[in-house]
This record gives sequence, C-alpha cells and structure tokens, in this order.
Amino acid sequence: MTLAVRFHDMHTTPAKTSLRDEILTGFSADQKFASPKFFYDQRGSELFDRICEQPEYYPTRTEERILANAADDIADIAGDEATLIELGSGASRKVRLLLEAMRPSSYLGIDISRDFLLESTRRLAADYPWLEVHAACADFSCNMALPEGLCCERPVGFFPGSSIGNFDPQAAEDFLRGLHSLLPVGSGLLIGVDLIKDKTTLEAAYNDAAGVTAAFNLNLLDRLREELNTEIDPGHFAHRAFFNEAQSRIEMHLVSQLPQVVAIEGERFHFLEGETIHTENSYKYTVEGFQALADRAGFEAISCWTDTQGLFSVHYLGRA
Ligand code: AVI
Repeated sequence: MTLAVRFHDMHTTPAKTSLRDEILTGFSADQKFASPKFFYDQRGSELFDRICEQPEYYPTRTEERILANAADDIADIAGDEATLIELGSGASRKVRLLLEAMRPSSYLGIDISRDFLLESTRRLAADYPWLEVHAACADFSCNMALPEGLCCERPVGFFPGSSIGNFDPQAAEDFLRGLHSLLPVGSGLLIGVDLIKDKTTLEAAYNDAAGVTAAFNLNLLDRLREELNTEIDPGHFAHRAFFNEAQSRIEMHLVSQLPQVVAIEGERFHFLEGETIHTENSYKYTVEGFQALADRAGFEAISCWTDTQGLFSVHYLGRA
C-alpha cells in the first residue's frame, strides 16, 4: 500500500548562502569564524546523530524523556484535532513521542532537505495510517506562509532539540517573531530549550570521551577541502569547547596547532599557534530567561516541563 504524503513545494528563497563567500568573510575577521550551519553535510549529519547517542550529551535523551512524560499534558493543552507543524523536521523522530497521546488530525513536516523530508514523512505516514501527513520543502527561517489547503484548525508548532540555542539571543528573538507571523492567532509552540547548569556537565557534553564532537567540529575542515579550493589540513587543528559563563553559552572552536598560512580559493589566511576559528555557540537559558525572551517576541508562557535534575526544558507557548 502506498501511503500518500501531501507534498507542498513552498519555493521559499533561502538567504543566498554560499559556503565560499561566507568562509572567506569569516576567515577574514579578527576572530575567525564559520557558521555552524556548515557542519551539516552528509558526514556532519551522521556525526551529529552519533553525538546525540553519547553518554555525555544529555540534551537528546533528556528532552525525549520529558516529551514522553508530558505527552498527555501537552495533548490536553493542544486539544483535539490539532495540526502539528514541525519546524526543521529532519527524521521526524521526536514527534513520534507525541502522536499517540495528541492524536492530531494532521502533521506538517517542514524541512529544507527535500529527499530527507520525503523519506521521513513517508515513513511517518506508513507508521501512523490514521494521520494526514503533509510535507513542505522550505526554509522556515525565511518568511513563509503555511501551505494552502492545509486544514489548520489548531496549529501547534514543534521545534525540539534546543536548536534555538544556536542563535544568539537577539537572533533567537527575531526567529520567534518570524514564527509569530507564520502561526495564526491561538496557535501553540512547543519548543525545547537547554538549561544553564554546572560547567562540568555542560563542558563534558561538548567534549565526549569518544571524540565524536571533536570529529564533528573538525569535519568542517574536511568539507572545506572537498568543496573549496584549499589544502587546509584538519590535522593542524584541534577541537575546543568550553562554557563561557558571562555569555551563558558553550563555544566551539578549532584551534590552530602551529603558525600556518592557509590558502582558500586563492586567498591566504595567517594563523598564529593557538589562534582559533569560532565554529558554534550553543546558548543555555534559565526557564524564566527564555520565557522573557519569548514574551518579547509575542508568545506567552503556558506551561513548562523539565526533568528532575533540571537539565533541559520543554515550553508550551501560546501565540498571543
Ligand atoms: C543542534 N544543536 C542544538 C546542537 C547543540 O547542542 O548546540 C549542536 C551540537 N554541537 C555540538 N554538539 C551538538
């Protein structure tokens, strides 16, 4: 039996992001940097999946536990016949923890990666034959509208994984404001947010003993070798991740192990020994701090669930 997924091509125009231009700009800055979005080529995505399974990386399993425990409460708040809209749906894995309890009338997965989106929504439709499954290929960070023809009685946005933490706080607020425009009045937004905690736990999560996060960080340089004209040597860099308490964020860097000159696309970049490329920020919040940010973007706090150790939070926000 072929189970239909209703596919919507949204033709959003993602901000023109060229790896080449952004890397050349980032490497020319006083503090060299590269956007974390460039981590996610095929191998980077596989490494990220492996990070989520590392014993030190608590966010994934903790969020999954919270969602499983809170599923009935979430269903009560969302009400019957909701339309669940997952932003950056990827493998549509975590949403499965909610479906039986919520019994939404429809599910819309929005993701920029068309093939991945089609494969995972088809699997979802096969596993939940009672669910009307929609897929929209779009960059939801651009202004987009919900697809026409989608019956959106009680929309609930779903943005798990604390991906909001990879935006700086002002960008996170702007992003929520964008969701505020996307979601109609009366919608809910279910969002996972990692919490501030002791430095040891935080730093261990980004420095797993198996070296998977280090490989994930260094893979960025392999990607540059594959996709750009450069001989940059990943062996000349090392992974570093630490908690910047003042900014309340984990910072990831690639540290040059020696003085070196690296040519990329014909431009030469000088590195001192110990100089770094800043590759990612992962902001951590208090429950109240995040609720205040959401409030500034037009969302009211309706409910929040955390685990018993207070490691991670899942917020149900209402679009005011
Ligand atoms: C995707 N994002 C929420 C992860 C995080 O924890 O910031 C990315 C990651 N980087 C290193 N480990 C995981």
